[in-house]
Amino acid sequence: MLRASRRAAASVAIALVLVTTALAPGRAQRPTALSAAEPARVAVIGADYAFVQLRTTLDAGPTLFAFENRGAKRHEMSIVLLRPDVAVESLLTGDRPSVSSRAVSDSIIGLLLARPGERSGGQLYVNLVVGRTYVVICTLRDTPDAHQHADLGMVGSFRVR
Ligand SMILES: [Cu+2]
Repeated sequence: MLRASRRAAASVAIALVLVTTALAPGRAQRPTALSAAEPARVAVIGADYAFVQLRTTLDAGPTLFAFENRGAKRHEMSIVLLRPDVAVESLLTGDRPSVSSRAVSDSIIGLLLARPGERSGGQLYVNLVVGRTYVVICTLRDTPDAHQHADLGMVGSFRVR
C-alpha cells in the first residue's frame, strides 16, 4: 500500500517534469520572438532651452523614445506627427501656430516629462512612418506669464527615412 502510494507520487513527479520540459521550449522561444521586434531606441536630451543634438533623421519603424532633462527647469518632450502640407520651418520661429492643432499635426503622439536633472520615468513608443516629419516640442512655461519654452528654442523636428 505504502509502496503503491510512493509509486503514485513518483509518477506525479515524473509527470510534472514532463510538463515543465514541454513548456520550456515555448518559454525559450518567446524572448527570441521579442528581440526580433525590438524597437530602436532614441534618447532625447532637453536643456534650458533647447533639445540637445536632436537627430534630424530617424529610421522608420518601432522606436522607443526616452527623455532626459539636463536643465534647471522642468521640461517636456512632446512629439506630434506633422501634416504633410505644413512646412516645419513655419513652426520653428516667430508666430507659431499651435503645434497640437489639427491644422498643423495629423496626430499627437504623446509626451514625456522630466524634472531638472532627471530622466522621465517612462518611455514613449512610436511606430515611425517613412517619409513623414515629426515635431519635438516643449510647451511648458516657467511662470504663467512667461513665454513657452518652444519660443525660447525648445522646438525641433526629425524626418523619417
Ligand atoms: Cu521646456
